[in-house]
This record gives sequence, C-alpha cells and structure tokens, in this order.
Amino acid sequence: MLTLYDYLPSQNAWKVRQLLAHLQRPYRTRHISIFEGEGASADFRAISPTGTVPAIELEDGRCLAESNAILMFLAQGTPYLPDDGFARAKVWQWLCFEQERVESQIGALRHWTLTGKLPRRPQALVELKRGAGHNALGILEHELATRDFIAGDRYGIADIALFAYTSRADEAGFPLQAYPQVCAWLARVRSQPGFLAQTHPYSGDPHSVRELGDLISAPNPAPAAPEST
Ligand SMILES: N[C@@H](CCC(=O)N[C@@H](CS)C(=O)NCC(=O)O)C(=O)O
Repeated sequence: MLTLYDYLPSQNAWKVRQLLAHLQRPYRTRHISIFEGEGASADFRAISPTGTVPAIELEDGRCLAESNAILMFLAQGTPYLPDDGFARAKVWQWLCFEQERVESQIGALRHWTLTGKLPRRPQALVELKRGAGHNALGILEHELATRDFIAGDRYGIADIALFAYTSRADEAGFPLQAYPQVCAWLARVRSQPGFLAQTHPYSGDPHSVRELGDLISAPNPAPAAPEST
C-alpha cells in the first residue's frame, strides 16, 4: 500500500490527500513532525531531498516528493489529468504558476501569519510577497472569467493544487471578496464530489509556534524552524 508522509496543517499535503480521496485509493499515513525537525533527519531526506512534506513511498519502495509532482504521478490515467499532450502541458503551466506565484507568496505569508513569525520578517520582504500575492490573485481572476476550471473546462489537479493556498488567502491577509471570479471557482471546487473539507490548524501542533530566537537560546538547539508553508 502507498505511504503518504504528511503533516496535517500542510496545504501542500492536503493536495495529495484530496486527490487520493477522489481516487478512493487506500494509503497509510506517516506523520512527520516538521517543527520538531523530523523533516531534517537523514532518514526523511532519503525520502524527500528537501526535508519537506508531502512525499509518497510506493509499494515497491520508490519515493517521490513535491506536491505537484505527486499529483502528476497519481493522476495519470484518471479523469484528473488529460491524456492529450497539449492539455497536459497546460496543467503543468498552472502547476508551475501555483508554486512560483501562489504557494511561495500567499502560502508563505499565511504560514508566517498563523505561526506568529510575521512581525520578525523583514517588512520589505513581506510587502514584496503581498504585492506578488495580489498579482497572482489578479491573474486568476482574469483567467477564471473565461472558463470554469483553471486548465480548461474540466476539474483536475491544477484546480486541486491552486485551491490549496488560494482558498486560504484570507488567512494571509488577502480579502478574497475582492476577487469574485476566484470565489466562484473556489465554490465550484468545493462542490466536487469527495471534496475534503476538513482543515487542521497549526494551533493543533504545539511545536508550530516556536520561534528561531527560542531555538538559538535553547541549551541543545533544535533544528531551525521550517520557513516553508
Ligand atoms: N514545493 C514543495 C513545498 C513543500 C513544503 O514547503 N512543505 C512544508 C509543509 S507545507 C514543509 O514540509 N516544511 C518543512 C520545512 O520547510 O522544513 C511542495 O509543493 O511540496
């Protein structure tokens, strides 16, 4: 059976949980306590080179990391990824957009906000990410005025990937009501059969709010707190 290396508040991991739920594919979960440094262990880096979740391990022992690579792999031959080469490349286009323009901007701001790290981040960097986040939402707003789903007329993994952090943008200080087409698309995604509505707040993990300063002053410094979402 497939193993999913997961951390419940992770929206990147949610993407994989969501696709597995649509596919009704059984799997087992290994929880990685990323804020306690488990992701940085040599054992986990052999599975996920960056030490991040999600990652999967197949029945034959092969491992794959990066949420969108996992989506691409698991969706092959299913209705969630087209067979046609051009349509598939369009999906890839939006998966790249998600990583560069949404996950690393809106996702990072959300992570900093919810774990209390935002005030310690350089103001210029925060402003840069805020501008980039609004730019990304503006692009989505423009694109989604012309079709129901981001990579075409059919719901698929590009929608799953983009939903992960776009749907939580309000938690990063982006008022989503300013983007009505985006809101309508979020509602279309939420109405898909098998949509996984359950969320897991960072507050459920007592280690998530530990700050770098605390770690440095500790007698046995723990690994640096994760910066990514
Ligand atoms: N680009 C990666 C990002 C993965 C990522 O940043 N995962 C976070 C949880 S959402 C993590 O594991 N952070 C731990 C760390 O940065 O050490 C993906 O899409 O899978």
